[in-house]
Order: sequence, then structure tokens, then C-alpha cells
Amino acid sequence: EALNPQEYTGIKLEVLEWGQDVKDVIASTKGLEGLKIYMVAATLRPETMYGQTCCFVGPKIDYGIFKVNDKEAYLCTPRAARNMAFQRIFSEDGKFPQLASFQGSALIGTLVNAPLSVHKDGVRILPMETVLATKGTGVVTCVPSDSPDDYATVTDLAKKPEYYKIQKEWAELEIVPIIKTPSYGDMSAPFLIKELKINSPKDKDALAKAKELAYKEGFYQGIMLIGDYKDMEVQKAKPLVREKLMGQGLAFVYNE
Ligand code: A2H
Repeated sequence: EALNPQEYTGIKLEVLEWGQDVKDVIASTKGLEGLKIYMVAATLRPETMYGQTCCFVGPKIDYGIFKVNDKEAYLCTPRAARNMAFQRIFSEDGKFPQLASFQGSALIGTLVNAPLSVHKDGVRILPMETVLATKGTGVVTCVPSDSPDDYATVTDLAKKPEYYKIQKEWAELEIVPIIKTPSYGDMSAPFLIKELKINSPKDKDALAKAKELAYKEGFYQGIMLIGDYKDMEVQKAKPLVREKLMGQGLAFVYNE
């Protein structure tokens, strides 16, 4: 990992309404008064944020709320908070005061604002079994039009809402086209899921293949179908969308 530095965009999804399982804990936690709390998702594809339909946490992973400065706190894994503190993302270098802690499963159903998303009323936090605690922030924003992993997971969640203890409609927000590619049309992830006959988020090898194909085609051949950079090549739009979000205080550079 150390030999392959990865530059992520940290996307700030403000918490609009806490889920049932954490509401009371949050209300009685000292130190949160007056702070805006953001779930922080790590992405390599900020230009896809228009298509967010939910946001994933690993149900068995540990998360915390960490105070960034006098106005904001971030919800992510302790590992990511530590890295951010050393990257001067927090106000005091190297310090990342933890105000609360939860398992990912407790966060399910929380409503967050997804920057740039067509879903302006917010999106829900949902479980994804394959989220790694050792990568990014442990929070993954869901773009099912362009990420095969995300598409496979929302499809599975909508099939078994009782099993996952979620409301079906949380996993069924409309998926809109955001990027057009010559080989896979205007929604590369559902196209590849069908083409490679992937039936479950557990089809690891096929999903890895789909992810690689979607990523290459989307990044090198993709054209934006939505937003301020509509009709622009994805390669050119990516840094522009990132700067736009950073300018609005809704994103930052996060390295690991
Ligand atoms: B990407 P790399 Cl539309 N566990 O964002 C599992 N996956 C994680 C993660 C974690 N802890 N942290 C981030 N990720 C996902 C958007 C996206 C992404 C699209 C298409 C492809 C894609 C929306 N989800 O990634 O292992 C995040 O999903 C495929 C490359 O560091 C992040 O970008 O190379 C990507 O994996 C980081 O992958």
C-alpha cells in the first residue's frame, strides 16, 4: 500500500437526520452541540457525485465522530481520522478528538445530504458487506449507474430489505444516467452486471472484472451527461468537479 499512494477526494455528506439506533446516543453526547456533522466518503471519481443514491458503511466496522474544528466534526473510521489529522485536515496538527463511537450497523437509516446528487432531499446510509476498514474512510458513496459494486449491492438490498433491516425504498432511489461511454451506453454499471451475468455482491471475481472495465471505459472514453460540465470528457471534468466541491467546502484531498 505504501508503494501505491492513492489520492482520494473526501466527500462531505452532512447528517440531516440520525437513524433510530443512534438518535438517543447522539442527543446525550457532550461536545456535539453546535457542530455540523459530516459522514466523509472517499472516492476516486468525484465527477460521478451527481448520481449518488445512497451511502455505504460496513455494518461490522467501528466508526467515530471526530472534532475537526469549532464548526465541524467528521464521521469515519478512527484510522482515517488519524491520517487526516496528520495531513493537516484537522485544526490541530496530529490531534483528532473522538466525541462518539458506533458500529456501522447502528448508522443504517441515517439521512445525509449527498453533494451534487440529483436526490436533493438526501440519501440513506445502508450496509455494504465488502467495505474495507483498511481503505479510505470506511464510508463509500453509492453511484449505481457507474460502479458495478454499488449497483450489485443496491440490487441485493432491495431484494432483501427485511434481512438487512432497511426500508426497501431507501435502496430504490432513481438511478439516472450521468456518463455516456461508447461501449456500455449511458449506464455502464448495470450494463456490465447484465453482460457478465453477475447475480450477487459476492461474485467477487466477476465484479473485479466489471469494475476494471467500467473504470477504464468511463474515465478514458466517458462524456458527462449532467451538471456544469455536461458534454465534457470525464478526464477533463473530474478535476473541475473536484475543485467546485472544494470551493463549496464540501470536499477535500485525502491521501493514503
Ligand atoms: B469509488 P481503490 Cl462511480 N472499501 O467511488 C471498499 N471500497 C471502497 C472503500 C472501502 N473502504 N473506500 C472507497 N471505496 C470505493 C465512486 C466510484 C468508485 C465509481 C466507480 C468506481 C469506483 C462511487 N462509489 O471505484 O481500491 C470507492 O468507490 C473503482 C476504482 O482505492 C472508491 O471510488 O482503487 C474506490 O473504491 C477506491 O478504490
